[in-house]
Amino acid sequence: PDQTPWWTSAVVYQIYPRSFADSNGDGVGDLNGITARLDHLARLGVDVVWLSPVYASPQADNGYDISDYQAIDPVFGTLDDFDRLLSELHARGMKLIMDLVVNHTSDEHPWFVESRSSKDNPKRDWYWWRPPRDGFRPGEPGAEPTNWESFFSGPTWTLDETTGEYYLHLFDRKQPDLNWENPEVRHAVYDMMRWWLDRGVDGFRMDVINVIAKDPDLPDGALTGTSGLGNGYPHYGTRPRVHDFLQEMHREVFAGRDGEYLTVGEMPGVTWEQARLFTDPARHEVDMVFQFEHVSLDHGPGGKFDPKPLDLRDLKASLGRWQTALRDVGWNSLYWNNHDQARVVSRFGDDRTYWRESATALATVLHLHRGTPYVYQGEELGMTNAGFTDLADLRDVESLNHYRHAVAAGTPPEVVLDGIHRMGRDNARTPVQWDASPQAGFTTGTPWIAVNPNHTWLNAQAQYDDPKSVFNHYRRLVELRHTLPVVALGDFHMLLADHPHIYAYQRELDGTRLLVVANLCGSEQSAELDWPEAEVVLSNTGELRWEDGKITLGPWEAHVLVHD
Ligand code: ISL
Repeated sequence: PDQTPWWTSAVVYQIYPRSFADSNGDGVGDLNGITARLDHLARLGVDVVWLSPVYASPQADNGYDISDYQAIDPVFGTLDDFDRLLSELHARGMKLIMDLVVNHTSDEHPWFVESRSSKDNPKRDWYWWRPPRDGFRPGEPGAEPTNWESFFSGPTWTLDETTGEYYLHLFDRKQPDLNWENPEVRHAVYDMMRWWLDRGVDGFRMDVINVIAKDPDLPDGALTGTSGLGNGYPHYGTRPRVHDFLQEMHREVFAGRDGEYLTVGEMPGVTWEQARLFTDPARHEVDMVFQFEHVSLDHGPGGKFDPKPLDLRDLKASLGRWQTALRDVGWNSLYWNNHDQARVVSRFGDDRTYWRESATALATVLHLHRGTPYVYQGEELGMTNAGFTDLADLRDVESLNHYRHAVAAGTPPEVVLDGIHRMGRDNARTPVQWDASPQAGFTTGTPWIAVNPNHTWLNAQAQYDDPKSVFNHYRRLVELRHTLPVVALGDFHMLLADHPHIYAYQRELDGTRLLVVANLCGSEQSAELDWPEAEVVLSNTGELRWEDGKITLGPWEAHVLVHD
């Protein structure tokens, strides 16, 4: 029997519903908007849709703060709309995976409302409550139970006046962390997951799932940076107990169920050693993880909002290391973009002079690694960063909190805004550019976040019939994964590891060899490269120039060759 999992030859497409397509003119994307655009996905050829959260939510973090896991937020539609989307996807042979956000809930979730109501409420222990630090009065600076800094700036603790105790939130204060040590919490989550699987969904993308297991002693962290706060990560990031929780989840939710599921755990800070454990099929935890090493290489000394230029050799070393680490055991996910990352064509590419060339070169390089590629909405069109320079244009809680804290700490506002302009999450959240009409065909109303003005020329309509478009290049990459077993399963071997601008590698399976070679800069480059005569199966520009073992590539030129 064939033991190869179906997702080795699959491509996943991420939808961020707020920004995909608005069917009712309220300026916010919705489920019916997605259903009306399924031809776009079918044309691209993707196999799976990952839907960012559509559950009931106060929307403090655009749905990553959930107040009812078994209801659809009215801004996105109804459960009937959801069921219709699911059946329309299934009818086209596509699967749907849900976002599972269970490190925290909204502070408006009934569980938390109960938990905060008194110290002896039965749900008190469902969250992390602690008295002020010894010797401090509630609310006094430094009274927080630990010195940890939140992912979204400031302390990870907020005082609740009702009981005079603090609750833990690794993210915003409206996202209190669940206590996974409590078995009632875990079983409530498993029940909810089964409910969605019974409804027909095909798996889950698990939000920050490697931070659910906290050290119950809650020790202080080492002081970092200039905030005066500490790094709590060692006390909650990828602790041994998270493996127990994921194995239990697998037993309780997936074991014995017939069906082809996909699970992917989002894991900030995960190392390849840990990823090998999480994705070892014999351990029954998750199918693959999202790691963050390659999207941290351009972070400067001040963190993500203080970016530095990417050295391509670091990128090759990093992705190559993950290819090697998960070669015999486990599996990689492959991504440049999601709703938390700046747009790749603006970040690692060139969104001015070589927009099309750099978008297609970067896509080529990523997709033909061994692993499951994820395309984030608009990436297949080469969508660029938002270009926001005004505080008033920003919507993201991470950016807004960062602005408040950094300015209060004395950083000049224009410096803070420049960091957000380049790296902020809103860059990825502007509406999908369907056509050249006002608001890019996204809405007939006023969009919740500004449409990028470049939609007049950068849009789906302009690309469908252009064989050289970014969209058609992505379509060809998806097709290569579906049709060439060497793309799905071949061994990976990095070439020219020390070349500062050329990214090259070979894949090999049963005597078939595939070569990817791409110049990831704006000037002509060449290198000695020895390879047999082969068929070019995909190029983004130009004719292959290869003589006497020397290959020459123009700006952002990329080729894929196959030798049988
Ligand atoms: O984008 C980040 C900060 O630069 C990351 O730290 C991000 O917050 C982290 O990857 C976790 O992301 C996930 O959980 C968050 C949510 O805001 C993100 O949108 C989600 O992808 C809290 O639920």
